[in-house]
Amino acid sequence: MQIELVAGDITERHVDAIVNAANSGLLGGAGVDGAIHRVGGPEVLAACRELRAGPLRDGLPTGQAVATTAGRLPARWVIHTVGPVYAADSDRSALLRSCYVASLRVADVLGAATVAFPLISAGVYGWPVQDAIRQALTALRAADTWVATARLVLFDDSRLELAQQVLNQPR
Ligand code: AR6
Repeated sequence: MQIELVAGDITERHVDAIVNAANSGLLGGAGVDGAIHRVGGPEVLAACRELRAGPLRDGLPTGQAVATTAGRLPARWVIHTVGPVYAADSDRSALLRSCYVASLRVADVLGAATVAFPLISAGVYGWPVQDAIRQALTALRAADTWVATARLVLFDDSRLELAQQVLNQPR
């Protein structure tokens, strides 16, 4: 899988699937989640409500992923995943990496070849940005998937530069 780093708004990415940094309730929120629901429109929310009424009655657990329509977004699907809230006194990084792996697994089932990821947990959920980048790239590089291109969308140029540095660091 090719990994691309880009800066900007994830809702403007023309890809097969856009990953949402959601919460377990799946009914919207701030950050990426707010933007995705705003641009995706009521179809995305309706699909999320359906999931909550059926298979995900108790919400989506942290580290897992599920797909819905992308509504009016320039993508076919939104893959919702729930990152862990950062905690300095416990290592939740496996759950964070799991978000990327689980999203790719869902993308494989959908047949999505291009997937755009936000920097999961690095906003409202407080994960330190550099480590969030490291976890994302570790998970994406190790993933066994049919997805051809994963595009990690950093919100601004300074985060993009940081991600480029991390990507180019010797492993
Ligand atoms: N495009 C790309 N990146 C963005 C965008 C955007 N439109 N908006 C924010 N970011 P966050 P989390 C960056 O908070 O930390 C929500 O309320 C942002 O700068 O969206 O996983 C949910 O409902 C940061 O680097 O997600 C949950 O309750 C990264 O995306 C909770 O927040 C992730 O920030 C999830 O928090």
